[in-house]
Amino acid sequence: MFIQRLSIFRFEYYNITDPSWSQWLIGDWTVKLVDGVFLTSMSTRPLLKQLSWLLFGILLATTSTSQAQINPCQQSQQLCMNGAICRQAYLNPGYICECQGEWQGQNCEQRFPGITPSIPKECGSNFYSDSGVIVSTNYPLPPNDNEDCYYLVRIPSAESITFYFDAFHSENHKDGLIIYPGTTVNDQLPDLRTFIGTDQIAPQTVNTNQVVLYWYTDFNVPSGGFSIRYEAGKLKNCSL
Ligand SMILES: [Ca+2]
Repeated sequence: MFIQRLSIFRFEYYNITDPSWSQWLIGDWTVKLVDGVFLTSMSTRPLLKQLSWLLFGILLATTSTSQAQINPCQQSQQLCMNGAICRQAYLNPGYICECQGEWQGQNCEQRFPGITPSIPKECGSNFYSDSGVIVSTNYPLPPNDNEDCYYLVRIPSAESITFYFDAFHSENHKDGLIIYPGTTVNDQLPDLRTFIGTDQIAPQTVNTNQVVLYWYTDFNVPSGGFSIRYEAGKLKNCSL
C-alpha cells in the first residue's frame, strides 16, 4: 500500500502498522498525522467511493500547504529581538531566531543565566548551519577553570539534531555538559541530558531544531574538554 503525501504532491512509502503514528480510519482511507503533516493511504476500493475521500484529502492538503507557505518572519518584523535574524523553519512555531552571543529564548529575549550587561558571556558560541563541530575552550588543550559556556544550535531545516561525541572528558561530578532540547537553559526540562566523566557517549538525537548546550567547570582539576559534531536530521526535499 502506498501513501500519498498530499501536502507536497509526491509519493512515499511508509509502514502503516507503525503504532507511533496518530491514525484514524475513515471509510476507505487511513488518515495519519505525522509531525503536523496529514498523510492519506489509498486502498483498492471502487473509484467513486475513493473520489469522495479524495476530496477530503485535497481539503487537508490545501490546509497543510497554506500553513507551509506562511513565513512568520514576513508576518511580523518584530519577532526576533536584540539584533537577531529571523529564519523560516520547518518545525513549529515556523521560525528560529539567530541570536547574538549572550541571548537565548525563542525570540532571543533573555540573557543566559548569570549574564548581565556588566557580566558578559566569556565562552561558547552559536551554530546555525546544518552541521558543525563544537569544541571546548582551548581544545585540544584543557578548558579553563570556573567556566560557564553556552552554545546555541538552531537549524531552520531540521526536524531533529544528532550530536556525536568524538571526544569528551570532564572531571567527574565537578565539571560537565548539559544538553537542553529547546530554546533556553531550563533545568525543569524532563528530557535534558547531563554528561560527566570519561565514559564513551553514544550519539544523542533530540527531536527539535533548537538546542542549548551548557558546559561548566569548577575551580580546579582541569577536564580534558570535548569535541562534538552535530548533524541535522531533515525531512526529505525540505526546501528550507
Ligand atoms: Ca574541574
